[in-house]
Amino acid sequence: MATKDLSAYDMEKVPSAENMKFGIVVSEWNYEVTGALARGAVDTLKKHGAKDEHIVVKHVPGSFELTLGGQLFAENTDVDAILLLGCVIQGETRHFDFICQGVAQGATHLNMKFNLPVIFGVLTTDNQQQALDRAGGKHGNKGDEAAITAIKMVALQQGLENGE
Ligand code: DLZ
Repeated sequence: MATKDLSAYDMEKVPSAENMKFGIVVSEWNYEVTGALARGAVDTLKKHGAKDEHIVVKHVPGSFELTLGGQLFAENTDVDAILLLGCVIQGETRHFDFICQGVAQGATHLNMKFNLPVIFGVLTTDNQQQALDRAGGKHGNKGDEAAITAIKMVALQQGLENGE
């Protein structure tokens, strides 16, 4: 599978998600984009065997809040992986930089703190068209890719923890 664009992935190389549990945190900012990311992620998890009742989706106001949303999943549920889905579009101020930096560092921190795959599914684009192109448009759907990454990381973790 090319890691450049997971949207055209080889399904046979993706482990089964049949016994995996997922929490998805979706930012409401730029919801036309993030809603499409979430639909892609859910569809992809299900396509690989995840059960409906093992996929929980929660919303937060903006991408900056994704980290806390992820932490709440980690602390209060038994999910195997958490997907953080957002879309930050460059504006006229430096807000973009602070939000992107905050959520990227937040996601990294959660991975380490909880020893749990926390997937960074945040689009950081110059404009809305670039975001739409990556949320089911000409560059695929990064929500699908976040789902595949989550499945692979859970399989890696379970395999290593079981001595495989
Ligand atoms: C304030 C803000 C701005 C300007 N832009 C975005 C954006 O493009 N994408 C996004 O997800 N959120 C944005 N926000 C909201 C922040 O993420 C956050 O919700 C607020 O700063 C409150 O903490």
